[in-house]
Amino acid sequence: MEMRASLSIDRLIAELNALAQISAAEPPVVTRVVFSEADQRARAYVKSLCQGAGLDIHEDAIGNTFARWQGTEPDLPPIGTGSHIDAIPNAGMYDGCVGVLGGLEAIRVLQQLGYKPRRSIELVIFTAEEPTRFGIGCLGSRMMAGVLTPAQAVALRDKEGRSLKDLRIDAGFTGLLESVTLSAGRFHQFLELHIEQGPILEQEGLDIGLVTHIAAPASMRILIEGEGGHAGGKLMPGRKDALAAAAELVLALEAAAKSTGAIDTVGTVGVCEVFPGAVNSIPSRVKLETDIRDIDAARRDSVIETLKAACAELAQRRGVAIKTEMVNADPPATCDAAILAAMEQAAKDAGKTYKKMVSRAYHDSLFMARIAPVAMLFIPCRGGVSHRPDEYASPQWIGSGVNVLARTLAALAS
Ligand code: HGY
Ligand code: MN
Ligand code: MN
Repeated sequence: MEMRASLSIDRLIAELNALAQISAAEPPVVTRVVFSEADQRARAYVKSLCQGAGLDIHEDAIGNTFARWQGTEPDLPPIGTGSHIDAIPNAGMYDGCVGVLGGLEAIRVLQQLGYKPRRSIELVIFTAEEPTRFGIGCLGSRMMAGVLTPAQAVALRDKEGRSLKDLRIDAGFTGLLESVTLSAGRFHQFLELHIEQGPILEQEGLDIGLVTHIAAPASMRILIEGEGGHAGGKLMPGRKDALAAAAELVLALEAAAKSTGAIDTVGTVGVCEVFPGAVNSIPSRVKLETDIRDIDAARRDSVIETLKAACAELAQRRGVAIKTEMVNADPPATCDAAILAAMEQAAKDAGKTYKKMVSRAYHDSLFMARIAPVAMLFIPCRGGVSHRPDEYASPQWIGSGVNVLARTLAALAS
């Protein structure tokens, strides 16, 4: 298949740059939180590009967007590809977007080559892959997979106390949330193109990563109640400083993640909210949000148990109250051998170098794996940097990913 001629990398890079301008922050910083004004504008832009490619567009009750290239046998379950366009605050322009706009470009390449899919090919733009607004990642794909129920979803609120229930309606997504759940078999197979968000491919000078496993993410919320008071008048012996207790927990999590001896165990505290947050007032309440992952779920869970034990010991020693709440603890995903074989053949046909690897970041494919066979294609990103404005993937890397994705889609949809 003569891919090179049809792949318009310039058009794709221009579209990625145009999408990156749609941000709640000053470009090149990308901030695009779900159901925000920037998210709405970005959705409209991507939908216009999909319409330009003649795709049929459908949005579900939570905003997951499906852009379908009808196959010659439209009743067959389609081949899905796609990712997300929402972005955490102070992010870059490639995370998720490469899989959405690269997936669209792969479809356009096949259209221009005159390829006719037997199975329809459906580009999916998932709602809220990032946990920023509601504290839980992969909101849209979780609901599609039935992992998050409508009742659980409508109970979610953002930091300002606004409910997902109201926000999705204000964003124009109506309809029954029950209709978001997809049956197994709705997709024949699903594959996602994404930047690696790690350093390996670039360090080893490789074009493509064939993802065999997606790490198991967990998030635990920790609420610490101490005693506030005057930072000057209250003497040290009687203090119950909630932030000092939290500081011990931050280090306990780091030590627990390192203690498994496995390089795949990771942990951090990404959110720390201090109340009342006045310089001369002893912190009386702290909320921590922790992110703990591993490709081995049992090993990850052992870190969670160690952290819970540290909470109990600390509460007793410091005389503070500590409550823990699991936000999510998801199993890892194993990618499908048949899709991986098709990807590997496509990489060979395209003359690309590749290796099999795990994904340490989670992705919507982690939840699509509950309802369909999935696999992921990684491309390098400079220095492995992601979730930062200096995140970067070269046109050559992106072109290689789209080339291999297009070939794989053609093989799977035939
Ligand atoms: O956090 C993650 O792994 C993903 O980038 N949301
Ligand atoms: Mn991300
Ligand atoms: Mn992502």
